[in-house]
Amino acid sequence: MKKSFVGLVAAGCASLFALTAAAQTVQFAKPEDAVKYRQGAFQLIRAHFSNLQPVVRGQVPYDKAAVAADVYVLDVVAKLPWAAFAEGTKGGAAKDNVWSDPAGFKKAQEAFLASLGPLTKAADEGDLDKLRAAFAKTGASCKACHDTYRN
Ligand code: ASC
Repeated sequence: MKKSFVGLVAAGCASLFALTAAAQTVQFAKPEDAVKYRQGAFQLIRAHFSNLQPVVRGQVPYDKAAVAADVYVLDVVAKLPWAAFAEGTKGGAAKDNVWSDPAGFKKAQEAFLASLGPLTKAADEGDLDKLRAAFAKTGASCKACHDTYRN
């Protein structure tokens, strides 16, 4: 059966909506569970972001499909840690200003998530120069947030 373009877009939007909703409503029995959840999510983010590093440095051949797969996973897992910084879950490597400066922390998250748009575009286009530039911006957003909100 041939799916219509509108149908595919609608399905894509629905699953993105479902993901965002799920990422916002995750529940934890104990504060330590929230810490573990967000640390697990950051571990996945780091693994898939780090996979791109030798590519943008020209240390391995550019494999478009492998890069696109990493960026796809990165874009999904990037949505996960934030709901796990709920009230009452101080700890891990998070500084207290995650909770005392929620607006700033939210802005830092948004800068990171926004940086993944150009990264995804570059990966889908198979454009290594664009990928390199987008990778640097995403890395800068990681670092900016860590400098302010992580011990
Ligand atoms: C990584 C990683 C980070 C960021 C940051 C970028 O690969 O683990 O925390 O990039 O170092 O500056």
